[in-house]
Amino acid sequence: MEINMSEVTRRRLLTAGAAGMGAALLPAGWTALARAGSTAPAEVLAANDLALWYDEPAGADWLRALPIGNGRLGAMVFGNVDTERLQLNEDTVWAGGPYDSANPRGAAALPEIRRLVFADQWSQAQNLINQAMMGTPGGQLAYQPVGNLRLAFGTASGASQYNRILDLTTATTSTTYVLNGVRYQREVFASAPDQVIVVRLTADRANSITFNATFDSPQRTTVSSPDGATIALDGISGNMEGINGSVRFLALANAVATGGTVSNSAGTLRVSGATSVTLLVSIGSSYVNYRTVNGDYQGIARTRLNAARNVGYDQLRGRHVADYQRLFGRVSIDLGRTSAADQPTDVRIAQHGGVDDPQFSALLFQFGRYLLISSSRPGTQPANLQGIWNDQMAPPWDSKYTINANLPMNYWPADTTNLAECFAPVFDLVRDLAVTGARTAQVQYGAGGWVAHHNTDGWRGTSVVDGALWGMWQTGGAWLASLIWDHYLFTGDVGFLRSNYPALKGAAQFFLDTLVAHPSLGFLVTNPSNSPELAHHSGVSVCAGPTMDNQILRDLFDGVVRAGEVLGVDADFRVQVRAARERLAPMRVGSRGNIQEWLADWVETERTHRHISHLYGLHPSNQITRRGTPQLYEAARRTLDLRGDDGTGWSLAWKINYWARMEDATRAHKLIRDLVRTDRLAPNMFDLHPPFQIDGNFGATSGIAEMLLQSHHNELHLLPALPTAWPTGNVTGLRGRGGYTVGMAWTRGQADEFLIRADRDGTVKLRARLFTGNHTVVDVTDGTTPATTRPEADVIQLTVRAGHTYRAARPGVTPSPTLSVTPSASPSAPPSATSSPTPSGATAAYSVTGSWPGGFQADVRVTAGSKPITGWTVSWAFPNGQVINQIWSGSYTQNGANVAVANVAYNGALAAGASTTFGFIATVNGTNNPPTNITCTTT
Ligand code: FUC
Repeated sequence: MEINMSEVTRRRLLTAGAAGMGAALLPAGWTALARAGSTAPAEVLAANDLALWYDEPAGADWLRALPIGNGRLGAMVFGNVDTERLQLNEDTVWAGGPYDSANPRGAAALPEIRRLVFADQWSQAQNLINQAMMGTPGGQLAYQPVGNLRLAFGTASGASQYNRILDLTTATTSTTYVLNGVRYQREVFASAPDQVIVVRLTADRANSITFNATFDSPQRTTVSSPDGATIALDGISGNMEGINGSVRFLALANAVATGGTVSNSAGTLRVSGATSVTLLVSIGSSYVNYRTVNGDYQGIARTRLNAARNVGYDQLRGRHVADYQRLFGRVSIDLGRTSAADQPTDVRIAQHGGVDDPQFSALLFQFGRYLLISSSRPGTQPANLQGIWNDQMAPPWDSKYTINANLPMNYWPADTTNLAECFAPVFDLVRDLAVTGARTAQVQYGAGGWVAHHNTDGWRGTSVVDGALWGMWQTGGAWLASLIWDHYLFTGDVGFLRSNYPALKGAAQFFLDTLVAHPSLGFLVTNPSNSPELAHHSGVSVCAGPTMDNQILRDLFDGVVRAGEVLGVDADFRVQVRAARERLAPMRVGSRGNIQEWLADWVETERTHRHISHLYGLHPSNQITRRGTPQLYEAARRTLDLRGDDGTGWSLAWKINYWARMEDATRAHKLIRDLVRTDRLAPNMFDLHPPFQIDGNFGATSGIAEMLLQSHHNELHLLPALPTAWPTGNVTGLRGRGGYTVGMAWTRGQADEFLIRADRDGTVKLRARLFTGNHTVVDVTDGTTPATTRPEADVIQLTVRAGHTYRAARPGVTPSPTLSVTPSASPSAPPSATSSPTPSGATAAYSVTGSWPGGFQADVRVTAGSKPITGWTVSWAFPNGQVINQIWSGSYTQNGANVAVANVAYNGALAAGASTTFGFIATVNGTNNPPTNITCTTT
């Protein structure tokens, strides 16, 4: 099937957030009525209510199906009695193929564009940008589905005792029902260690499972039956924007039945009279990286399937659950339970506005963590606008990466909720953008460094797209690069900082080369740019030096300076960066008492616009704080009030974070309620812009974390915005900048105790209402009482030691048995990595990062003196000889001509004491250097 997304379609999607247009995309409104006498199923209670559950199948409604994923493979499971449907995704199936987005006409037009902007001739500037600065093509490409696996049982009616559950504690879905006196169960999960989707069908009477399994797809595909028990779907991604689809994929489904027969022909697999069946789904893709699509997709699919076939179902499930729980189990949360939790999940959403249901906040929080673990793992693509779940060839906004709000929002909970390694794909993407964006910087701005605008895709497009009003925003790459420093603040991982420093530096270099002095104000400003998607005068957003740009650039410049200091590099560069930072325009309070969104005190054309970009300084940044900048802080409150609470799903989610930073628990909680409505949350809890956009889920998880713990102001602020709606509860495993893991318990709104575990030696400031009254502080690791000082009425300061846990409590509170801070998720103790021999003609350096055991990333760097590196392959064996580099071959970026950095990743588990080896061949000056092996041993 050929997809030509017309300009009209793209515009419609781009403006969908605006009033009126959005309604056209609203899914049919949905309702769910409370069930009389309902109680949560036993499995849900066993999961501590951390499960979604329903008493009806999803039918044809994708927004009722339940998402599973292992970071790379995703499926929406419908749970229908007559025909089960697994809608399948693989995270590298993108429309089109590698392309160069840079437009060589851009640089010549830049002086005139800048002159027009400074002369307040914004329409003329915007028109010229539309003529000269748009990328090639003028839009980016879409993330697309693989297809569907359908299991047709031929039993249309008569089922009773129906139940459908997504258990967030085990990352498995199950569907159970009774039909003709037989109890049937289907369990489905996506395994990261074994890289397959597993479907297990059982029945409590022998020989009662019969179905036909087939693949279908909206893509150009063929189906076949390569052997007696396997069906195949072989296809290629769609054409788009004049670029031919080039990602080939193969999906395989294999059945092993006990107690029945399996036959197979022409793509239809028939299972008859079985007592139990295990179906394995494996998918390979030819996408290697954003510029290479010749991967052995068939080999990948087959290798993964064959490997999984040798593992029994119980072991597949055991490995999956252990791998998932290693991540999910780091944070526990209990906000209290009421009988509202005894209703099915869709009913709870429908009635949330009128009932007291604190557990739903805990469920929403953990669902975001579940989605991140399921859509973003080391070595996979980052979570896109829909995570990895998309059934459409032309999905809303192409289901790609929108940088001006959505992609960063997806990762706000990554560090704070103890999923540091799920962040890894973003840094892989940033290193790619540092390459494609260097070309755009050079060709369109005549500048060094690299730039990315408001969107990117699987091909790492970095140019201006979709029209100047939306796309002419310069600081997308800058925002993403600044995450490198923020991530380091959580993990303290110097190896990570070193590997990613070139991208951080390149982002800053672009602005040293392109910032221009404002003719009357004298500040260094971006020109042209915009305050994301908001017109300052009718129909024009293009301007110079919008407030958000200045805020992002302060973070970028501060980050690169501090990173350079940590790494002891680039002293001269730091001097230049500091000088530029001093010349950025400061934030100002406007005539309405608000934070000014632009350099001039303009009134926005849409007062309640969904973006509140100029409060980036309040959250996620820390340039507007209650105690550091009280005037700006009050102006931020006024800004939020002027904009109002309403908005798209992600806009509401951002506002939870904003109000948490305002330390206004009541308003933050009100925004959670605003988000938990049938027009903002689908029955399957996917956030609705509308339509579905996953950022609102991740933003809500982040917002709830910010209500409980903040660490942006050189202190840990414990329970900064605890609402009365969560009177009694506890949380463990949240993470704070500086390398702290935190647990907290409270009763009737009053803190009982805090546990703080430090990754590193240092001094920590703790802020909490608890400290204004009597309290005790103890080092629970060695039983001593640490000396504390009290710099403010609600702050204590103490010296902490790496690996020690400190307990602060109200006197007389007995230590809670549920409160414990598990060891840090961050790669503070990476496995040792050694290299031998060093390839001739190149120097190699290695750093291995990521948590251990259970997955890590390795950055392999080659410096070849003045010689250019022309090629590079990484081979990778794990564990001990099992070659898996078909998938985890990593990618390399060439930073300059003579340094290559490859990032390889594995996210399976490795037992303590085991070891693994990887090697690589770097081609320097056309000569292959001998493979170099690195051995990593778990510590
Ligand atoms: C930006 C937002 C829209 C939407 C899109 C994916 O353009 O303004 O609301 O979220 O990204």
